[in-house]
Amino acid sequence: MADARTSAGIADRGRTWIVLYLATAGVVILLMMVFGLVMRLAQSEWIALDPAFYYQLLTVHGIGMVGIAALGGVAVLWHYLSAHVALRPAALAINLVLFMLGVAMILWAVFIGGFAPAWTFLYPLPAVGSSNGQWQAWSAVLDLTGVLLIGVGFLILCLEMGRGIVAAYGGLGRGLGWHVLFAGSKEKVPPPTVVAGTMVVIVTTLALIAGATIVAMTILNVLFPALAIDPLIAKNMIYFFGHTFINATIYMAVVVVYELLPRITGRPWKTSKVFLAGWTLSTTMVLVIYPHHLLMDFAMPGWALAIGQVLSYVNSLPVLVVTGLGALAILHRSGISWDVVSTLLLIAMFGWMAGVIPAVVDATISVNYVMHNTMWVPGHFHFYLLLGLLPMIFAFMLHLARGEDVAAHGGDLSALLYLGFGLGFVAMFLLGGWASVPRRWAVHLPEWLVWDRIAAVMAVGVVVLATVFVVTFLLRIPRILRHG
Ligand code: HEM
Ligand SMILES: [Cu+2]
Repeated sequence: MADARTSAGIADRGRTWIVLYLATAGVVILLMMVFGLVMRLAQSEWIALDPAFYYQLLTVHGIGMVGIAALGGVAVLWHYLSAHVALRPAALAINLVLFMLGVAMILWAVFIGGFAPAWTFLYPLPAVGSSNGQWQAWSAVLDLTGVLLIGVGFLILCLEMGRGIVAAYGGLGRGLGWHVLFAGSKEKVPPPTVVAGTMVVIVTTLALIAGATIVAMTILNVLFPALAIDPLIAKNMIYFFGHTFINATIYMAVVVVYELLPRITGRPWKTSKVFLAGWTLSTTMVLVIYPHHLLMDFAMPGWALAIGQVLSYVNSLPVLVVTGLGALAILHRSGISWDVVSTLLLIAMFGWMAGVIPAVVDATISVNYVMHNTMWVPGHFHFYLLLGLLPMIFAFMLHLARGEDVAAHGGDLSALLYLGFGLGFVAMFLLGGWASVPRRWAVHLPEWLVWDRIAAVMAVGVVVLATVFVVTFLLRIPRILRHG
């Protein structure tokens, strides 16, 4: 009895943190969207913006969205994972404190110190901008230290989730279900959430270790320029980190699909061998395909680029296929009545799958020679982040806002409008890329303004609907906390 009460207490405390995570994510997403809109308005020449300020916004929007994608994704994963394995909410608390501290440092560094090398802080840009007066040297150190703190926070979360999985299932291999996949065991078959959680723990931990190392090396390089780094190694480490970290956010958030669709339709999502094989394949491939970010780097060994291209084609497929087919199997003739939550989940599956197509196109070396550094690139990742990842997080928020009631509650129109404006918005990036409009340019040529302007209008619609979702959630927080 005492035990039951303690674990219920822990679950409750965990819930309060999850709500805090989602509230933070909601507010930051809206703010970063507004920054994105301002960038689009500036490129449209509808507002006048100092180009230096555009690059500051670009830097904050990039790192802010990536960080908040992780914060929102991990809230989804933790919430559902903690029903299967015992997790200590203290890790959530430590991470949120480090996150806030890191964000404050980054904002200070960028808007006061002028640091603006984009979120990828590609070596040797932080030191070069510092020495040629582009920004204050202290701002580079402050920003990167903030990034480091945020990374340490997420590392602590990953280690805690890893510990919980190992304690409950007896190892990370068993968390991925290898005993079922390879030895045909029927003991302790991990549910989909545990499988996804294990993959996230493995790949994010590796990404964060590489990321923390290169960030620390870059800080040293800014402070002591004589400590040079091999630029090719630096770029490999940065993209191994960045690629893996942002991809893992979708693998965190997709858990909401595995958990909610069965509840809504009353049909279980069983762990099949195909499901396990899909997740194991994606676990390995997501780690080795990052060279698709270095296809223009002629100094890279040819075999690494070949891996980057070929495996990029197949990387997302296993998890996409098992998730897509699993969802269709559950939905088929389920008699589901659609509402905003279920529609957002369906949009998320579509956005993720469709967004992978332009990504794969760009991972083709011959195409990359032309498309690299054009708007095609933000086109593909906004597709699966804006229309794949965010709908998962919004669906989770709205589900909690209704006290986890799975009866249909209407509101599907808002989800469809979000899809419509979102598609219009990403289409303008892709069309711009098709016409070779460069990415990361503060000022555009008159010929390019048509895409910029349509995108700006579409972005207003996206911001309005995202505000509706987030505010609905925020207003319900007192009730969510009271009813537990
Ligand atoms: C209303 C929604 C959004 C708007 C208006 C917007 C707008 C923009 C714009 C204008 C750029 C710069 C494009 C360029 O000229 O190269 C950009 C870049 C970027 N956006 Fe967004 N965005 C939105 C949502 C998102 C979301 C949801 C995410 C991720 C979860 C995201 C992540 C990024 C990243 C990582 C970059 C790249 C920054 C860089 O090049 O260093 N954005 N966005
Ligand atoms: Cu990548």
